[in-house]
Amino acid sequence: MTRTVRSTCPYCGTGCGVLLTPTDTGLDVKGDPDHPANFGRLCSKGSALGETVGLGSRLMSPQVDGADSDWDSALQLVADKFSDTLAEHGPDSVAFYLSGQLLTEDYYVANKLIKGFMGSANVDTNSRLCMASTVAGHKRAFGTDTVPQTYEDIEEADLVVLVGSNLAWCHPVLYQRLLAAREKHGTKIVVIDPRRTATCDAADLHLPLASGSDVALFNHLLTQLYENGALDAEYLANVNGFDEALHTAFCSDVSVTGLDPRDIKTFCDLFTRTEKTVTLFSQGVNQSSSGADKVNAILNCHLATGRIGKPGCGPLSITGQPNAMGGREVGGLANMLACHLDLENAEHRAAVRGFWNAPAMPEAAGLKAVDMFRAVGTGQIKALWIIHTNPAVSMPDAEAVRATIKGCDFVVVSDVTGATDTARLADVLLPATAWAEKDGSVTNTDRTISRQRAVLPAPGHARPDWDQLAEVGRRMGWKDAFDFISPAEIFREYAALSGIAAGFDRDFDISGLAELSDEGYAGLEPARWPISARRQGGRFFADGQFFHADGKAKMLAVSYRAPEAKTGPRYPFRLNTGRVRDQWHTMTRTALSPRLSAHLAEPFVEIHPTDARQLEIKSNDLVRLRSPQGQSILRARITDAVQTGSLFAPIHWTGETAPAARICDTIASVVDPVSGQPETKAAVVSATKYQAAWYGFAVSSSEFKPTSEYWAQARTTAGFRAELAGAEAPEDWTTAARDMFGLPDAEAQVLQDKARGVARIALYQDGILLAALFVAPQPVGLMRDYAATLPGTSASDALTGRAPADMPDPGPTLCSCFNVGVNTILTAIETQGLLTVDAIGAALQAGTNCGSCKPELAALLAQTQRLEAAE
Ligand SMILES: Nc1nc2c(c(=O)[nH]1)N[C@H]1C(S)=C(S)[C@@H](COP(=O)(O)OP(=O)(O)OC[C@H]3O[C@@H](n4cnc5c(=O)[nH]c(N)nc54)[C@H](O)[C@@H]3O)O[C@H]1N2
Ligand SMILES: Nc1nc2c(c(=O)[nH]1)N[C@H]1C(S)=C(S)[C@@H](COP(=O)(O)OP(=O)(O)OC[C@H]3O[C@@H](n4cnc5c(=O)[nH]c(N)nc54)[C@H](O)[C@@H]3O)O[C@H]1N2
Ligand code: SF4
Ligand SMILES: [Mo]
Repeated sequence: MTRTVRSTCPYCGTGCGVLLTPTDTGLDVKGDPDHPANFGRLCSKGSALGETVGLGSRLMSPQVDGADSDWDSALQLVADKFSDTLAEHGPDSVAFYLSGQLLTEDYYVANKLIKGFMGSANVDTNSRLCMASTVAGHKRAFGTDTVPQTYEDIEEADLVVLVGSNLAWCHPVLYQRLLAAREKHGTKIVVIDPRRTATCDAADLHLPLASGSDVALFNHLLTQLYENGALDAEYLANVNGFDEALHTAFCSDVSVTGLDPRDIKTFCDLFTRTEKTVTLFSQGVNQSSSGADKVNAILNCHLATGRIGKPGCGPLSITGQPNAMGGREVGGLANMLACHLDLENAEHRAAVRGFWNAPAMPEAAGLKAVDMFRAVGTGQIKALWIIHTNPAVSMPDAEAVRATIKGCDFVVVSDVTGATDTARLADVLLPATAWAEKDGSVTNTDRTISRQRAVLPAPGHARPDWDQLAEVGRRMGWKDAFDFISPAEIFREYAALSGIAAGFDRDFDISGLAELSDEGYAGLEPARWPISARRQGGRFFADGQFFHADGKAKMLAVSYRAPEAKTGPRYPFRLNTGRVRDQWHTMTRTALSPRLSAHLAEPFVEIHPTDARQLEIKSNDLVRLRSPQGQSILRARITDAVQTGSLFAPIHWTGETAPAARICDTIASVVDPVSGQPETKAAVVSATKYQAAWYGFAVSSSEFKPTSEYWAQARTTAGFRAELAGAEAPEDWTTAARDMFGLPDAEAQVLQDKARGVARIALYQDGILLAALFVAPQPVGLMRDYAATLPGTSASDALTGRAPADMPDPGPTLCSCFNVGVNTILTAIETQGLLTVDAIGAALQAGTNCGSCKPELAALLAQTQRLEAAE
């Protein structure tokens, strides 16, 4: 009998509903037509979830010092170490580092344990790297961290301004909702991003502003709104700080944006005359040393015009992780308590302490992520528990963070796999159940709480994160406080606490769910908070009621500050970092899917053609980036999508997939002084061609570990593929290939020209190709996507690296749902005279399932049309 379970996608903050049905081979995943976030849609990552539930890479039992252990010993060790450290060195000597991907229930137990019982505020989360600037900006403007808008507003708006958001790749389903609305009523779209992204393909206007100059642009907008009579005087009666903010805005110089004054005017005119405007913002705003000010510069424009909390009208911060919002609600950050209460407010503290019956409660905020890892480095923090995040790769100055974690007295890591840069540094490794195996709830960008529901059995000895935490709490002596037996019970306690918070006039109130039965929790439908007797869902602030003591909002006087690190002769380039369409963060899940890995199989750096020419870097060369912190080696992609003097590199590759390409190794741990969020979009680096003595491309039916200075590995339908390069060639390529693939006895076919530095080695067993290595003194030219299909077949001519004439090379995958390559699409455009994205879909299916590749299909069409026009 098949059983379909309604759950939530574990990736981005869009929070799409999924229908999960276990099959003989794994898991069937479909969009939930009834979920209000996606109404059945899924993006490429959501559609490929079924490919990521295999158990090959899973951690199955606890490990202590690298050896398999059992739960009893491992958890007793954790409890003892934390107890001893607390007794000996006090509450400041312990810390938790958590994640916006934890479920609300996991998060609640973690916070209760460390803040209420261990008495330490040293708990921070990767949300510090993600949403902290928005939290700070919201609190300064509204008196609380409230997202006023809903998803429907994106559809109802007449103008959508995307600031530092690559929505097409990072929140593809919201992007599709936006495009569908535009189809209906012609929504105007403006993208504000130094880089031309896939999101720009649909934009009416792209403003490629100078990195970090958003405050100057929005200050100028405020002056234009004022001068053109767009302010709402009545609404401004509910807002403090207007005069100072406007005065400061008039002192601001918009020319630092480097934008064409005509484009600035077009933008300001459009914003001024369009009442129904949504400003949607993300990491281009947050990840900045002036992130909180950027947020307030945006909020100022909405407050001054009274365009907030109304249908199609308001500021909308898009959350990144599936439960980034839930983590904010539950008080995951070092300066917060649960339910939007403040740790540093004595009354709030006393209320939570009373509710928890807590023995110890810190009075001051704890250390924020960057400072926390510094305190680990100085030896102040001696016991650290890292849950559901991979800071050894994702923190700025990551190489230093790795050294710090390694040097810490006692490190516990809870993860679903032991194969991460962080897990490899743990003293105790605890196996967690993964998203499809556990129950709980998450809150998405628009305050909708959805259930995540288990559909697969827990593999091996894996246990849910909340359960690991509660058991440690009990073993540390707090039996009653942590006697939770189910997520439902935790959720009820949390909902009850929110009722107490509401008594302090806080916005977050889900006390309507405090009496939820187990059955009610099991069947809980997606619902937007607040959920209480007083208030249900809806938008905030249209009524001019805010959460500062006087009930008013506050406009902040904010001035432009350039990014902290300055370019100069030594480090002439500004390095911007971000995401690609088909990978999720440090790739522990998405890299398990061959079709997601086919979109962009290698780490890269985007570099402008003028800079490339000057540096004598050609397409496909490797580039070495150096910063004061460290270095990375990446493949050059020469494109005018980035500006001269700017580079862009993705964040995803790790010690497991491409050790030399860990981009956070080059990023300084400079933070916003208000939010503590690191400036991960504006590092400074030098760029030089990496002088490789040899380049290689390898395919294999099983995983292999290259040892060359540069390598990048990706999964394929036939096994694995890797790009390689090194500064020194080995003596004998056949031996090197046998060693690398771990195939000492395979039959070898060898084609070698020592003088030219060319070698091709294919390793067979019983006529089946197991692995092949192609080496050349320059980037290897061959049909990679074809060669990657050969392992496991009896192909006897693998060494040609060339597809037979009747089997054209499809090129890199563009549509991952139907596995359609770029070459296939280009050929069809040319031979069939295709003119639209829909026509490509009709001819090849590309873009007709999840639609995530539609922006790239449009770009290919535009590119071919440009070429034709030039002919
Ligand atoms: N495919 C995919 N989707 C994801 C994720 C993923 O890993 N993969 N992660 C999720 C998470 S946790 C997050 S936080 C979100 C992030 O979602 P986004 O914020 O949309 O993604 P990023 O690529 O980090 O950055 C967005 C853009 O900011 C621009 N930018 C850089 N500097 C500036 C600046 O000074 N001003 C302005 N205006 N723009 C600037 C960059 O060029 C980039 O295009 O994505 C979520 N969705
Ligand atoms: N340079 C630069 N750096 C950045 C960013 C950037 O744009 N530029 N973006 C920042 C942002 S916005 C973010 S959100 C971070 C993301 O960075 P991280 O949070 O470090 O990245 P993830 O790969 O999402 O890490 C999640 C980990 O949890 C594990 N895991 C999966 N499921 C479970 C589970 O159910 N339980 C447990 N215990 N573990 C599980 C995964 O295997 C993985 O190791 O990176 C930040 N770093
Ligand atoms: S947009 Fe994609 S990644 Fe984000 S929640 Fe929806 S399906 Fe998942
Ligand atoms: Mo994020």
